[in-house]
Amino acid sequence: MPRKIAAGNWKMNGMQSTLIELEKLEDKHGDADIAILICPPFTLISACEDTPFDIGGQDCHTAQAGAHTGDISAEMLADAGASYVLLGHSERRTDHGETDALVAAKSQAAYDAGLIAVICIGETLDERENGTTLDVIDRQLAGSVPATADALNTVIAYEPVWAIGTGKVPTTDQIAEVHAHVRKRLQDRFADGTEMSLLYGGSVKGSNAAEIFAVPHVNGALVGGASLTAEAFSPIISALE
Ligand code: G2H
Repeated sequence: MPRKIAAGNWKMNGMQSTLIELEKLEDKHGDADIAILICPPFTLISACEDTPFDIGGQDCHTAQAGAHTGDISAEMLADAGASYVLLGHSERRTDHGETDALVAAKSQAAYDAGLIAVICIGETLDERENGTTLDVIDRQLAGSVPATADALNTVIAYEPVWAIGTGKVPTTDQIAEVHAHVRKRLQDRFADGTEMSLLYGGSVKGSNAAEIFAVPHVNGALVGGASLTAEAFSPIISALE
C-alpha cells in the first residue's frame, strides 16, 4: 500500500512564533501512524528539529554547492533536518519559469542527497477547458519524474493550478480520473509504481478532506492555506488517519 501522507506547504509564510502551531499539532497527532509532513520556509527548517513530524523544503537547486546566490541545495536541506523537498510546484513553474527538465534535474539532486522528492504536476484552467488535461499530465510526468524514481524516493502531487488557493475544488470524478491516469502511467514506467504515494492538492480543507481521501488512488493531500494553523490542519489529518 502507498504511504498515507498529510503534507503542509507553508509557502512564504511562517515566523519563529508560528512554530507554536506545530506544538499544538503534536499534542493531537504526535503518535499518528500516517506520515505528517511540514514544509516550512527555509528559515524555519532547523528550528523544527524537535518535531516528530517529517520536514521538507519547498525547492532546491540542481547543484550540491557553488556560486548560486540565494539558492539552497538538497544537501543543505538534509543537513538542516529535512527528509523531503517539494519540487515543480506550479508557483515555482510560474514565478520562476521552472521547466519539466529542471524539475527532473532537481529531483535527481534530491535523490542524491537522500531526500524524498514530492513532484507537483497539474493543468491550468485553460488546459482543463480545452480538454488537454491528461496530455499535460503525461508531459509533466514524462519530463519531471526521473528514470531513477521509485516508491521510496518519490511522491507525486496532483494540483490543478486553477484549484490552488482559489477555494475551487475539482469534482471527485475529476480527481479520480487524473489520479487513475497517473497511477497507470507510474505502473507502466516503474516496477513499484503501484506503491508510489499520490497526493491531491488545491484548496483542501477540513470540510472536503474526507470525500477527497475516499477517491481511489488518493493517498493523502498537499495542503497550503489550511496547513498554517493546527486548528485548520488537524481535521484534515484526522480524515486521513
Ligand atoms: C496548492 C496548495 C498547497 P492551497 O498550492 O500546495 O495550496 O491548499 O492553499 O490551495
